[in-house]
Formats: sequence, C-alpha cells, structure tokens
Amino acid sequence: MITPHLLTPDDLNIKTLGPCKVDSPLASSVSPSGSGSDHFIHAAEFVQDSHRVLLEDRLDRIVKKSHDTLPAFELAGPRRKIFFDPHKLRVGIVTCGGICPGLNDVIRGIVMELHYRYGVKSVLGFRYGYEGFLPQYGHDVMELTPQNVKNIHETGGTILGTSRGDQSKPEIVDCLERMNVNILFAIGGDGTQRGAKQISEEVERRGEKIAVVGIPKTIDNDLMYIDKSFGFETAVHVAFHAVQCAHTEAESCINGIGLVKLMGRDSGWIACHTALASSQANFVLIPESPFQLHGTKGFLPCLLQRLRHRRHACIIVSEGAGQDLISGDGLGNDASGNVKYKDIGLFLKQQIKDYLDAEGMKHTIKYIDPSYMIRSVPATPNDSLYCLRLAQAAVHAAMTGRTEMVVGRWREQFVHVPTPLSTCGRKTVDPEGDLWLSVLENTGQPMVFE
Ligand code: JJ5
Repeated sequence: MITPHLLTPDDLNIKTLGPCKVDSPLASSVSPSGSGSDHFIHAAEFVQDSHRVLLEDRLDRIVKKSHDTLPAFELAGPRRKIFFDPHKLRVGIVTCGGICPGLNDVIRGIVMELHYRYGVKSVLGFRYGYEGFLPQYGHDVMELTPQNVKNIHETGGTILGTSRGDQSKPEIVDCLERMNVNILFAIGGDGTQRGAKQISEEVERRGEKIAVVGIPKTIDNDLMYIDKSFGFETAVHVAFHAVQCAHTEAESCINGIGLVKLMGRDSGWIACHTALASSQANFVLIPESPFQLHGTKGFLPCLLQRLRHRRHACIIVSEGAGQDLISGDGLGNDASGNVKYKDIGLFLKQQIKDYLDAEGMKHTIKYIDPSYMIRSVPATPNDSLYCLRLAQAAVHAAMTGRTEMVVGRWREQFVHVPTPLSTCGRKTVDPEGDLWLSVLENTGQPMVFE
C-alpha cells in the first residue's frame, strides 16, 4: 500500500529482470541501416543507475525522515550495459483505452529507436488493445517497421486500434510466450497500467524474462509524479479554439452565453490551462472547486450580474465538475471501469436557461462539447517531440530489463516511475494553489460560488 505523502526511497525503486551484461550497441559503431554514423553516444552521456531526480524540490516539503537518502526517481536514458541481446529480440506494442493525440507518435518513436539505435529486427503491433493477444478475437498482429510507421504521426488515433476492458492475464502471457515476445510496451491509461503490472506478475510467476514497460496515457493530465502527460498540450490547443468560438458566439448577441465542456473527469487541468491561454473565459468550473448554483453568491446569480454589466459571458466547465448537483441514479461504469459521469454541460445549459427565463432576461446559449474533436487530432509539434522522447526513454529502460514501470517527465527530466506509484492516485488542481489563483484573477470569478 502506497501513501503518496509518506514515500520512502524504496517506493521509487524499479524492478529489473536481472543483471545487465550485454554491451549497448549505442556505444559502438552500429548502424543497422548502414546510415554511416559512427558513435551514437559518448561514454559520458550514458546514464548511471545512481543518477537520480529528487521527488521533492521544495525545501519546505522535504521532511528528512529516518532514512539517510531522500526519495528520488531513476533518471531515464541509455545505459552502457543492457539486459537483452538486441539481435535476438522480439518486441510487442499495444495501445488501449480512448484515443489521445500522440499515440501514433509514441508507436513510431518506439519502432524507430528499436530499429535504428538498437538494431532490433522484429516489432509486433497487437491490435485493438489487450484483445489483440487473445486468439478468440481473431485480430491479426501487425509487423511494425520504419517503413510502415514513418508517416503515422501525421494522423490522429492509433494505427493499432484500441479497445477498453480487461482480458485474462494468463492468456495474454500465453500469447507472449507463444510468440517469443521479450518486451511489451503498453500505451494506455491507469487500467492499462494496472493490467500491465498484472501481466508482469504473471510473467514472474512463470519464471519468464519479459519486460513490461508502460507509456502512461491520460489526456486529462491527472498523472501523479509526472509533470505533463502526452496529448495534454494538444488538447489545450484545440480546446482554445473551441473557447474562442464560444466567446465569439457569445459576444455576437445580447446576453449571449458561450458554454464549453472540456475533458477532465476528476481534474480541471484542461479547463484551467485553456482558460488562461485564451483569457476569454469569465467562469471556470472544475471538479476540485465545488460550487452552488442558487446561493446568494451562487453561480447563477453571478452569471446574471455579469450579463447585466457586460451583456455576454463565456463559461468553461470540466466534465467532472458539479456532479453532486445533478440528481438521478448513477450511470454505472464504462468498460474500463471508470464511473460514467452525468452530462454537466447539458445540465448547466438547462439550469441557466430556466434561471434567466425566471429572471425575465432574454438570452442565447451556445453549448459546445469538443471532446471527440480534441481526442482525435494529430499531436502539436511540441507534443510530438514529447511523445518521441517518452518513446526513446521507454526503449532505453526496457532494453536494460526494467519492468513494472512507466516513463514520465519529472522536474524537467525523463524518469522511471514504478507502476504502482503512478496508479496510486490522481494529480488534481490545488484549489488553494497558484494555478487556480491565476484562473480566479484572470476570470474575475469569486473564490467560491456559495
Ligand atoms: O482510478 C483511476 C485513477 C487512478 C489514478 N481512474 C482514473 C485515473 C486514475 N489515475 C490517474 C492516472 C491516469 C492515467 C494513467 Cl496511465 C495512470 Cl498510471 C494514472
């Protein structure tokens, strides 16, 4: 059991399959494609296992405990010695869960790094998530080569296809054994990473040597111990345009209201970043800051006041905000096990209409839900860059036999995060922190609607 605020140095240790005895091909004159380069790396650029990135960088938060070292993540990057012999290696890649900008960039990055830097000859793509391992679904595997992945980052989605839902871990490991897969890269959300850990446990139980490395996916940016998740920047980029449209619609008529629902099941990262980037939102509603609709300083009276003064308003609401306000039974869970949320966007639209009608204020509401348009676009250049570097870090880690870990960026450096740590909680916007304060300053909305 991991308690996020009481981490010990051991909680940050990464599991390995065994000692690294093979010289990394990055050190020598290796050029599988004959591109002619001599040395990919100088000795000094190899990362040593002692290179660490501190968990905490705020002195006031570093509480020196009984242990003599501070908790720190392993630095990601190439090692001089690796566990696997690249020439005899077969690697699998799978993408699971909802689509997210950057999935194809990650796939491409893994294939290119394995092929050109390590000389790995065989990379297999398993189709439609964890279903792809089970014979009963009949999905073919896809050979992944530099030739067939070279342009895939230009489109959104995942060339492998994806699916939600749990599959039998013993059957997945049967498939990995049957197909002689030595490394599996699992690109997906928290459920996928928990599944990846179970696969790795089953591998260990069987005494096999298969590394399972995760590339964590969450467009919401709610990953603990990871500065930024891939796809998040692209999401803000597209959401920004939706807010601009909503603002334009609102400004164009008397008492115009633009209402945009953005992703964020349990966290308001996309909502806050988009609001600040556009400076066009007058109200931002996020799950971390509960609000009242009808109190004296409730949201609806504040909206009325804003409309009286300025004749238009732009509202951003995260999908997970205000769930407590919507009556009715729960909607159950989706195939990934996530609780299905009620539609706060449609609910708010109706509440605003009813309230303004009762106040006798003529108005127009334009409601925009851009979620599917956000998920499906290709990554922005900076997100592509990030995906590529995550992919490179994941390959370096897997080649050294590291397993039950995900790659991430922490305090501006790529690091290895143990899977149990990455899934133990969610990163949320601190309603007393500086980001939320910036949003309050930028929108002018009150600290709480009560
Ligand atoms: O139960 C959860 C949960 C736990 C941690 N439901 C959704 C999101 C969540 N997290 C954050 C998270 C999101 C994506 C990834 Cl890949 C990971 Cl490892 C954690």
